[in-house]
Amino acid sequence: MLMDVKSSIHSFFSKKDTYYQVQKIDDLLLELKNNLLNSDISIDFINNIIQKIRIESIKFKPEAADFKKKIFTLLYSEIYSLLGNAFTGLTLAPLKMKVIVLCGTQGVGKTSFCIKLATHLERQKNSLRVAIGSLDNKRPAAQEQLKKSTINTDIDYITIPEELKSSSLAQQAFYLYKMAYQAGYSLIIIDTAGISPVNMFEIKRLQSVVEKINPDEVMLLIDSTAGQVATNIALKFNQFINITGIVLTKVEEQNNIGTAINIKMAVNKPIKYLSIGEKINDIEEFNPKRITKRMLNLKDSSGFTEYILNTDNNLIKNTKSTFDFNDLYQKLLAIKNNYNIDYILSFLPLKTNKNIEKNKTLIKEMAVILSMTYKERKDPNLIDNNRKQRIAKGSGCTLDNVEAVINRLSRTQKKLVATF
Ligand SMILES: Nc1nc2c(ncn2[C@@H]2O[C@H](COP(=O)(O)OP(=O)(O)OP(=O)(O)O)[C@@H](O)[C@H]2O)c(=O)[nH]1
Ligand SMILES: [Mg+2]
Repeated sequence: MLMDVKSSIHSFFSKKDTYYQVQKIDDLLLELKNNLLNSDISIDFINNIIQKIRIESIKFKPEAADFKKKIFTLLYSEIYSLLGNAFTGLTLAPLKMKVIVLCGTQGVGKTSFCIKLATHLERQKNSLRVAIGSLDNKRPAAQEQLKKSTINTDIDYITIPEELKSSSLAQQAFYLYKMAYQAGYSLIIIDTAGISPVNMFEIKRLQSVVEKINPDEVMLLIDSTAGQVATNIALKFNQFINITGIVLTKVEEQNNIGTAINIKMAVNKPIKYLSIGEKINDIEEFNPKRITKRMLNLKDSSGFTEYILNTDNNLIKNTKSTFDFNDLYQKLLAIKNNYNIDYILSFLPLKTNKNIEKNKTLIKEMAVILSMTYKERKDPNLIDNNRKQRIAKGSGCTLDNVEAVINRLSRTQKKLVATF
């Protein structure tokens, strides 16, 4: 069975240093290659990367104590430079109304992403007035789905009148454009129906939409769980449509970032966003450094902070001097209720990707905090050994667990106070 790239790399680097010191470079590289071949990344990438590491590794000896670290660093820089050096933002022309078209195959997450992107961009820039519209006439409920998603948001939905629905898709796109322009919006994001890239009728219709309204961005959404099929889809779309960027969806499901490498290798278009769950806040700007770190199982606390900050400015505020376990408890609760826990936990550098276990740890930590009194949460120094034992009992944990949680939370507390 294929592993995700993170696991296959981890299984290579988890060996003791002495192991590397007694192996020959070629044997080690062969093993690294075999490990990577077990993952979902393309063979071209693997051959390329092994070749580069081989050339570089001649400069240093396997018996050197930091040999493992050096290979690791080479792998890091190769993946990082392939994925691009920074977040490639949207290319939106100034001074005019901007247009983004979302496209992709059926069920990849276009409609969900439409509202996610609209709210994300509006949150980032208060002055941006964003509207969304749908060209999906394939499924009767498709337009209603998008319209409904705007409830409880500041985003407006532009409806195409019934009498226009028999006109060409390009005409309908132009109607959305015109209405958004006349109403003074600064950006319209247009959702389209899921299409097959081998259906030339559907491709031509999409081409006609792009020609008619000349969008600033045409983003192709790709389901990151689709394996090699995802690469073929990207190649086909790219052949016929002038794609300006890629959005990888359902990333949290397998956290399978190998797809990012494959797509980048295949079409060389910037990956701009990740969709990481079904909730409206589950969108993340594609940051190559962060993704590479996650792929190599390195700590990514900045990603965690950014995810939370980006998605809810109200969640963390007034924390500078007063932050205590009560705030942390509230935040953990809010995170648990509003965010994708598995995804958040994937930021942590854990040996395996057993999210259930990680989830249990979080719940245990919450139980410990819950068993404390309000005063104790404010000042953990009040908790003596007796109390620790009672908290352990009350939360169903051992004394060691309680101490570990208190210590860990104290460190988190210090870090968060420093961050905000
Ligand atoms: N887990 C997960 N589910 C997602 C994500 N994005 C979308 N979904 C789910 O995938 C399903 C399809 O999402 P839609 O947004 O309707 O997909 P679509 O591409 O518009 O589908 P069509 O219009 O039928 O082509 C829904 O159940 C979504 O909740 C994601 O990032 N992660
Ligand atoms: Mg849809």
